[in-house]
Amino acid sequence: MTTNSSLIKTTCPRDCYDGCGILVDQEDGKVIKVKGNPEHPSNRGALCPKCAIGYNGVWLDETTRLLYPLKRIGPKGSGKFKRISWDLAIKEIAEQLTNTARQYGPDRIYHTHYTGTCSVIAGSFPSRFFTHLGATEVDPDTVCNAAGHTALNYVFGDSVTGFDPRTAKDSACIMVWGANPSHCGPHVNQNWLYSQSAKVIVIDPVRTETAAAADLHLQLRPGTDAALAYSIAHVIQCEGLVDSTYVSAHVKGYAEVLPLIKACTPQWGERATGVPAALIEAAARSYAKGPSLLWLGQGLQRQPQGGNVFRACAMLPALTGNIGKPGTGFYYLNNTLAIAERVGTAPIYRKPEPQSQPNTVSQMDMPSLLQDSSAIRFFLVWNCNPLASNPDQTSTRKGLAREDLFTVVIDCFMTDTAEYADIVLPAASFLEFDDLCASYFYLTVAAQVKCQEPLGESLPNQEIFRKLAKAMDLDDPALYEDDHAILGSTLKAAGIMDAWPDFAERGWAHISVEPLILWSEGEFPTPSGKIELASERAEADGHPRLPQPRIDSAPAPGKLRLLSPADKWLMNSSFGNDPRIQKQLGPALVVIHPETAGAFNIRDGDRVRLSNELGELDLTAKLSDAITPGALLSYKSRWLKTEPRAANVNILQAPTKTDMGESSSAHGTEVTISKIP
Ligand SMILES: Nc1nc2c(c(=O)[nH]1)N[C@H]1C(S)=C(S)[C@@H](COP(=O)(O)OP(=O)(O)OC[C@H]3O[C@@H](n4cnc5c(=O)[nH]c(N)nc54)[C@H](O)[C@@H]3O)O[C@H]1N2
Ligand SMILES: Nc1nc2c(c(=O)[nH]1)N[C@H]1C(S)=C(S)[C@@H](COP(=O)(O)OP(=O)(O)OC[C@H]3O[C@@H](n4cnc5c(=O)[nH]c(N)nc54)[C@H](O)[C@@H]3O)O[C@H]1N2
Ligand code: SF4
Ligand SMILES: [Mo]
Repeated sequence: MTTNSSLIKTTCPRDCYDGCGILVDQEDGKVIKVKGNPEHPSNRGALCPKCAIGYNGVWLDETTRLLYPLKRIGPKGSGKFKRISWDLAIKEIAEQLTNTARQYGPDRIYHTHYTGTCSVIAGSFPSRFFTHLGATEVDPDTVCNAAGHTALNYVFGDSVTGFDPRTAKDSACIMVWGANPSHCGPHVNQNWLYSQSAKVIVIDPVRTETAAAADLHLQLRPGTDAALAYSIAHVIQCEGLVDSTYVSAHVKGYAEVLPLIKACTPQWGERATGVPAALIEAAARSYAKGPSLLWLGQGLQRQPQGGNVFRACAMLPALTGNIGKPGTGFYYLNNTLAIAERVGTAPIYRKPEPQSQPNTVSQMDMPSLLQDSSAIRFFLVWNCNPLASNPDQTSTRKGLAREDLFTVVIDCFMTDTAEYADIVLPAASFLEFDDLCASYFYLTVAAQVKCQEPLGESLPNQEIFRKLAKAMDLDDPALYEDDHAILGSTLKAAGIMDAWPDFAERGWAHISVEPLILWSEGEFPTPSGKIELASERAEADGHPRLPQPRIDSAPAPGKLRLLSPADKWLMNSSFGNDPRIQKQLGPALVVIHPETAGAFNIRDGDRVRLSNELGELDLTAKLSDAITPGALLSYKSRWLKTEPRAANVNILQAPTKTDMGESSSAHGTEVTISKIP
């Protein structure tokens, strides 16, 4: 017998800084092996350990993947379903949508989504459908990074035009503030951050692998970043390191902020943050001397005053002129397609205008809204797993269990959330349809190429919404736009002139040949055209005019601050259902500083209980000085089904909104800890 084998080039579309290039061995139309592409500049042949396991494990496993539409036949959450046809599933969902809109109004239809896949079409096409209906969108970024976006928009008028990572060849210093690429972008960590000659400064309450390898690690107490930024600014000002030419031409509000800066000595900073004054001084000097890059992590703004923290940190490139020149700039999240349009490498391309702006609510309001029959009648979940990932798990579960809520979940797997659905629809995986990936770190666009037919009867997200639009007889042509038409126009928008098949063959492309030096013109899309340290827009929105050098109040006596950042072995909750990943994860841990543990009489390996007003969680204690004293660390996003008491760390997370952007303050969670006898 002869086999027909080939090697296909594609791209990982997970919510990850890396944007890895993948090679797929295919035989007789079936994926045999998923591996890293040695030619890809991001991962240079390697796949991260989680994807090496997951993509060759559950993602290909027909006994684990969802293969057919399912209809609930047991109580919500019982996981009892029967197989139904696509026709029946689509008909029932269309009827429910029509009836909900008629009886309660279209805004009682809610949909929630995020970055389950970040590919362009599968990540955005369904929103056209909901906007057309006038449904309510649960604002996706409010579970992740909205505070940072809001803050940077006040300061720079833009939050998604960072630096081009290629400019790092000209940097003398890279400051990584509240990001952990050793977990969240392992190849960026190895092949970008630590393959430059630049000095690396990491600011994190945890000695992550990224921090451990740094030239300087400022291990501050969580929630004290604004004070640290001000103390660094103080040293810069005191030692004559302010770039006054840059400031007078491009910065608004320096004179106003100066008295605050003058008050924040490094000695004051040491008391406020726990970072030795000498380290604050050393970091300030290296950063100011430059050329320097500043990477503001998403973890950094996931705290109660995350917006203020971001505004304070954003003073540093402004004061030192570390922006707009080779080797300089700030970075949060790059919107590569928007940058292509902005710098004019792309022809002007207009996306179909939505007929109206969607109504939105914050993810932080969902635990209570979900329980309110008058607010939500129909709930469609796609590209996310809110029961595992969102705050206040107990309320979220209660809301999903409501008998008068019609819930549809579209996923590749039977997640904890999907078990509460009335109808579950099977999504095709990234290996099963063509799409494009725009990296949010490197300024690249890459091809996601179909490597096999979708497993079972699964379908790409976009195809499911074309079916629904048709069943409801909706007349907007944008709801039916063909994938290859979208691929063509998106490539053009990125300034890439290849037609799809040629681009799929090529694999990826930068949006410019040479590294872009962003903001070199010194014009910012703020009202003044300058970087606004003092912001009237912030003031009009009820915030202070200036960033404030304040810190969070210490937890109440007996309470500790719990950080719950990203796990090395998971991608949010994705991969948590793979048995080989579960083996790597082991039992859920909480990391505690030996001094703190001593005060609670806790020893390494003890079973401990974390509790607060929302719930309790039993974990195994791991003693380590990798976490700052007085704080706790437990990684996010385990599947609930795999845990002894069907809960993960989000049972303890309050849906408290950040100061800006109504976003998640996951790392501001407070708990008590006790040994389980
Ligand atoms: N405690 C705590 N909680 C947190 C955070 C934290 O720091 N601490 N971080 C928050 C952050 S930053 C985020 S972004 C959220 C993320 O939380 P979620 O958005 O819920 O991310 P996942 O849990 O990975 O869920 C993505 C789902 O999409 C599915 N999927 C993959 N591909 C496709 C596809 O093509 N189509 C469809 N329909 N589905 C697909 C996957 O199988 C998976 O079930 O979690 C937040 N939760
Ligand atoms: N392996 C893996 N990779 C992922 C993900 C995953 O779940 N697993 N998730 C993806 C997603 S959705 C996102 S948003 C990104 C997130 O990527 P990152 O931006 O790296 O975010 P986090 O992992 O939440 O947190 C980063 C760091 O912030 C620190 N931190 C917490 N509180 C504070 C504080 O008060 N001050 C300072 N300075 N630091 C603090 C934490 O200790 C942590 O080391 O990663 C993506 N990549
Ligand atoms: S999750 Fe990130 S590191 Fe892993 S393969 Fe995908 S892009 Fe690469
Ligand atoms: Mo995220």
